[in-house]
Amino acid sequence: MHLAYLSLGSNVGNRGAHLAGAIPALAHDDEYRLSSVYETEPVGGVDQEDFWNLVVELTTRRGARELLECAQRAEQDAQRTREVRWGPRTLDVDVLLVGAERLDLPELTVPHPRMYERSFVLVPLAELAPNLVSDAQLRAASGRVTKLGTLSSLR
Ligand code: GSY
Repeated sequence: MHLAYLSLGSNVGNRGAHLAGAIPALAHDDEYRLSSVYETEPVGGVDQEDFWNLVVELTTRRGARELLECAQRAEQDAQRTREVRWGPRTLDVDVLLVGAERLDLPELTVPHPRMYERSFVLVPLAELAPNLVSDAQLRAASGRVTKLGTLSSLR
């Protein structure tokens, strides 16, 4: 068993419902913990609504490729629309870290190559795993993030 971390984001429609709807399929039979939900400033050049973001920690035997397949299935189930790169989406699931696994494929790089630039990833990750994120990394990451509460309290 190892710990894996996935980042979830939504900025179209009922953001809480999209996040909550993805958790059972992502967790499968694994134990999991959720960070708080954060309202976050969109990263990317397109004018769009704020995101709701959270991070899920899985205690799992699954590897990065298997988690990517689950993530892609969860995105399809949320009837994701993404006409614009960096644009609005019902659900985005990024594989951040999978134990000590390192992977560099065209479709998947683990650890996620941009995770340390993004407050919307690092702040919820630090809440679940403070040992994985330093204060300096938190200060260096950018983007407004506002804690909203637990996912269950928001639904
Ligand atoms: O990379 C994930 C999708 N995404 C997000 C996001 O989840 N949150 C914020 N705040 N900005 C984003 N830009 C993109 S693309």
